[in-house]
Amino acid sequence: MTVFSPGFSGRPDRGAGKSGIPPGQYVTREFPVLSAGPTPLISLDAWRLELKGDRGFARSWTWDEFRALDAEEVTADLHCVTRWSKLGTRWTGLPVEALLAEMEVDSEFVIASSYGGYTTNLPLVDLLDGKAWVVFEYEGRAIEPEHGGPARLLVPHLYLWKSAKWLRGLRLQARDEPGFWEALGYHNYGDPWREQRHWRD
Ligand SMILES: Nc1nc2c(c(=O)[nH]1)N[C@H]1C(S)=C(S)[C@@H](COP(=O)(O)O)O[C@H]1N2
Ligand SMILES: [Mo]
Repeated sequence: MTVFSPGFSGRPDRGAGKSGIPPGQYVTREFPVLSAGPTPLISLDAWRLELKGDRGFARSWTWDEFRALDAEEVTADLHCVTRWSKLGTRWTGLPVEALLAEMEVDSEFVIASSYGGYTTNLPLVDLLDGKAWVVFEYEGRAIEPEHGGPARLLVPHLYLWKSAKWLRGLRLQARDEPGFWEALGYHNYGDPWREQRHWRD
């Protein structure tokens, strides 16, 4: 069992993994929009971020509560499985581990779920230690709805489909379970450096 304490995070060299261009990717300066459905419009009054943990542990934040937490700036390279990469994007958000403060954790897997119904699965360790954020600003401004605003997950060391837009909740669970694209044949883990695009890669 791990208990997350405030101050758990804070490596000085928080960055977003390897630099360079993963195999099979090309660099674009555009910021394409890739959404499996329509863009949900979420009012900040109604917005909640919900965390479901082990042993019935649950927490939720209103927008004001979430924005009152200590955010940090992140510069990250984005790699989409459709082969575009966008380098040096700047975001503001909270490290996921900050949201887990005081929570007792036995589970190894997480399902991220979005307003609109999208889901994606990740190992919990891939969300910790300066590897993942819940971001609410892109290049110094509120994230455009098409790109996942009010808030999206940012997990830049994995293909971008793991970075759930319009994030609504994170659920910890003992067993892994494929999310939306993973169930349709995308790789369960999605490491761009190993070209884990599809389930047989
Ligand atoms: N909720 C939700 N999140 C999502 C998606 C989606 O369809 N719905 N698409 C994923 C995919 S496949 C990619 S490549 C990125 C695209 O992010 P962008 O539209 O900001 O470029 O979002 C990911 N997150
Ligand atoms: Mo994608």
